[in-house]
Amino acid sequence: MDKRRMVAVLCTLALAIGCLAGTQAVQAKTAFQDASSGALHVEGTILCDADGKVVQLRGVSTHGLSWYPEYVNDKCFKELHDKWGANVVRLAMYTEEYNGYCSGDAANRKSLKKLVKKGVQLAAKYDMYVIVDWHILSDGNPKTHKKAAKAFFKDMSKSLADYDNVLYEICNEPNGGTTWKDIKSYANDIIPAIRANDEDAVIIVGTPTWSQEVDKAAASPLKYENVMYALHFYADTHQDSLRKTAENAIKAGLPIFVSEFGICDASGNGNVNKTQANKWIKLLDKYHVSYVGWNLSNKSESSAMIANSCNKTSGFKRSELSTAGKWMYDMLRKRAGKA
Ligand code: IDC
Repeated sequence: MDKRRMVAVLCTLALAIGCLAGTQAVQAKTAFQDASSGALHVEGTILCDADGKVVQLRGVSTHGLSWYPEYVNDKCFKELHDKWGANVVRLAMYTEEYNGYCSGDAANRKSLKKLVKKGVQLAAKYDMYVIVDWHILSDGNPKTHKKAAKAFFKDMSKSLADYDNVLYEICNEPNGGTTWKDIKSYANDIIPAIRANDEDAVIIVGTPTWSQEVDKAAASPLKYENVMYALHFYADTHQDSLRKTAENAIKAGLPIFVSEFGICDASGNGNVNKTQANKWIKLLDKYHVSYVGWNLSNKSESSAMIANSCNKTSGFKRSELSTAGKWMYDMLRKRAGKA
């Protein structure tokens, strides 16, 4: 190669590297929009801030608040934001399972509400969005506890009205033959109760069959603004066909929100499938869909992010995370421009 050609090649190379670095910086900046961006709203299929800038939420869900309340603490939330690069935390409050909001007594309800408020305050303190999740599961149909749900969301939206980092998830995973019609009628009752106190909070609505049938919602969406529809997946169980359903719903204009996913099988345990997990993340990033990983605990199950042998509730070293936890940590940090 003559000298002139060599110089030209080197210049092109330098330019390409410069551009690449520049693009990465811009991507990192737009990718990590934390709650300092203020209140969110839905535009088409996408979440935006007040300036119309795309905000993609990525973060983690607690395990059931009645089982693992200890992770809702100041140091842990700071670490999730500063070190993990999470811009959202989901507070999973079971309704029917062990000490659930509806299965437990009045003292339990009081302490759960207190814990949810603490979670919202800590999330706000560390610039994270936060999802208040009415975690129905074995109760199957959200109508089972509709009265309690309405009272809960009325009360919560009133006391949290000044926080613009809150999103409400009104029914985790309808199942057991619950139809989209059932869910719509429930949502049409609960949404106005929230809107009465907080007229524009983003509300996430579960979909039939453990929040998988977003196609049903796409065919007949709710009539409210700032509503998104839950799609949940567990990567070792749900693969191409559910990804297709998700993509079709997005193409049909449905704003979907992956408010819970795991990279193991649907039981929350079993094999960790990184190949399928990466396929999911690639698809969700392509459409700026937000996603929240299950779960922040050290339970002996593969979806738990903290190693079973680690009893800390903050200050986790990477080596103290489970296989799924390490994957989640690396994935979040990379997307937040921290790794
Ligand atoms: C699982 C927990 C497990 C707990 C069980 C209670 O991981 O420790 O004993 O709930 O029934 C969901 C649910 C979520 C499940 C999770 C894994 O939203 O509550 O958590 N999962 O089974 N949907 C699909 C999978």
